[in-house]
Amino acid sequence: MTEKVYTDYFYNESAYNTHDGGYIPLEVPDIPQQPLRIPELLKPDQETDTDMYYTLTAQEGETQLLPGAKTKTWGFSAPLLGKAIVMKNGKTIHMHLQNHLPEMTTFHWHGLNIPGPIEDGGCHAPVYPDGHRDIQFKIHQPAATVWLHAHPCPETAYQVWRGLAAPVIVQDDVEAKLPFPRNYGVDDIPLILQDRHFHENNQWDYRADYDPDGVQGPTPMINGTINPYFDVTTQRLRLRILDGANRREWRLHFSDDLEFTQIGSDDGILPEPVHFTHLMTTCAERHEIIVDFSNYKPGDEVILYSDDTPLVHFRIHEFAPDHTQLPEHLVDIPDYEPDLPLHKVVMSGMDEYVMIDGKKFSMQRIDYKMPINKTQLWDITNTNDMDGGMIHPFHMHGLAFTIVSRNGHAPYPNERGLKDVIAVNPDEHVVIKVRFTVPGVFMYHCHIIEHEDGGMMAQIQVYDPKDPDKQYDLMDHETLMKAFAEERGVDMKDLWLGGMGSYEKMGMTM
Ligand SMILES: [Cu+2]
Repeated sequence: MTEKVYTDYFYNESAYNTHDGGYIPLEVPDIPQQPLRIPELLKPDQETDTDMYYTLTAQEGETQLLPGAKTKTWGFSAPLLGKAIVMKNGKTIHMHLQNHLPEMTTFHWHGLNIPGPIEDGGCHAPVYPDGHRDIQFKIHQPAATVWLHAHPCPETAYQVWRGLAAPVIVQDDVEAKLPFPRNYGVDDIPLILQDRHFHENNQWDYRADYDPDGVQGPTPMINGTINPYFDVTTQRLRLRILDGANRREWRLHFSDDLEFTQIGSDDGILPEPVHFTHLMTTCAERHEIIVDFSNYKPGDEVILYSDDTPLVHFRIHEFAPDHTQLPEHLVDIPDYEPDLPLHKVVMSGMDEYVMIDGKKFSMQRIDYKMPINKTQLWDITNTNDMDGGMIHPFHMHGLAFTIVSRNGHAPYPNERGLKDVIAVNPDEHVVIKVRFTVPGVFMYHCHIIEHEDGGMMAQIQVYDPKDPDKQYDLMDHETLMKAFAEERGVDMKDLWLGGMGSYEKMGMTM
């Protein structure tokens, strides 16, 4: 049987970010190629048959990104981005979270189905400078590439931009039996796609680059490397691609239109492998792919591009022949019949006018309530009401969902697995199947991070029917803002918030 190979990016071309007024084209600086940085694995403090213990530190650092001055960067137990954290399904994870940054931050586990709002690590779970927080949670989800990032609304965009984003690899027994490459750093690597603008002395200046529709920079940065190459020493290479950019979409393809196979999406392995030559990713999505270099010989180079810009140069070396065939069926995705009426969510606006259901985010407002272990269809609309609109990547904390339809049609071929981000085209409505298995208060929002900080975000309270009115101690904006003003030594009215412009712009008065 010949397999179907998709050559399409699927999304609406008219809504690609290249049509934005503020679009910044990518351009690789003229510097020698650098070895691709591979995030080191974070060593557990202790691991038993049932538990894993980690210490993780949000810290400042300096990174040699360009020739000349080092760039001041932030990271999780690393100068930039972070160490990769392995979590095993079924184990209880104990995290000692430390903040060595000059300002408050949070540790959000994007893609983990764990209780909120504290363990989940959104804006209600601050860790102050020189402070720490200890959390523990049990992993009960399939193998996937998820990630850790800062989430102190409305400073998420700024802090992620400074570097607070790290890969998290969830492992399980099902994935372990599949014939995938999994020798970390050799034939199994994360690929975190970001873009930055380098200013004087090789520094970043978030405020100078600020755009309420999402900050971009012209320089591609892959795993915190500018103009990277990777030495390929195996026939097959597994790439765990994460769009870690604040706003940028990546339209990925290889030289020679080399085919590749997607095996995983945001929260798990796909039910079947999907074969592509072109793949578009929007903010916060993950795509695990396997690239087969069998048609190349030592000395060859294969380039991964986004549009026309080279991102990574894969230098081919000697490798042993690998005849592994992927099975046609990879994993089963559990399905549930809906037992609650359809719920609608509307994303609207651009710039400072972004909203969900006609409202801007408020930290102490619960926008929706739903019980655990019940299934509900959510219909997510992007109203496309300004300037031709843009694609909004809709993200939910605390669960993985499945995609039912796009405008009544089948989802894209690589959307048949578990996801926590679904990019919605302008004028489109996407139906997803939502089922929470843990209680708590969780955020759902656009993952263009400046939109999220700008208020395109809402909160759900997921309750155990035994305790439907459980009260949560939800932090408020005022306390949060006061902390930022104090830490930065400025008056409240002079507080400039990355994601919101100025404090006054938020329409807040004290
Ligand atoms: Cu958006």
